[in-house]
Amino acid sequence: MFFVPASDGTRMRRLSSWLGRLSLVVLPVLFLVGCAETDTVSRAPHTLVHISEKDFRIVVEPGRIPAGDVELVVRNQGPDTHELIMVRSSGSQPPLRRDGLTVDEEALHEVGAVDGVDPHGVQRVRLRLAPGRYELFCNMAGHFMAGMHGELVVD
Ligand SMILES: [Cu+2]
Repeated sequence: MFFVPASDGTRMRRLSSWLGRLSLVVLPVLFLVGCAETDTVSRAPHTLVHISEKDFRIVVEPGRIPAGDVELVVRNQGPDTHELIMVRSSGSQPPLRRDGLTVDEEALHEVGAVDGVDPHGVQRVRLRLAPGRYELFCNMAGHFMAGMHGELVVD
């Protein structure tokens, strides 16, 4: 992604990783802002999906929705900070990174993400979803394995 000079490799890699994380956060936010400024999109009917996160569980309601415009309302019941990553489901368990504690997001087809929701905070993301099965999970260290994953089926 970036040219990494040998003398400053660690810092650049950290920056690159940070930029990667940032893009996960910024892209949905830009999409959200784009929607807010475009009347036709913001007033279009969309399906609300409520996602409740807590240590260590994710509940998706409803779990089955029609394809089209969707608004994810991600509510963190705490007590920890949680994030939410949404990917196309492959039908099997997502691959783990070498740390054994986090899912290898780069190996998956990500469709949306919410980064670091504070305890008792709420974040919203607008997406347009095609039919299929989607997996939603928190990728903070150990949280996926502790049970923080759920499924959304789009018809
Ligand atoms: Cu979490």
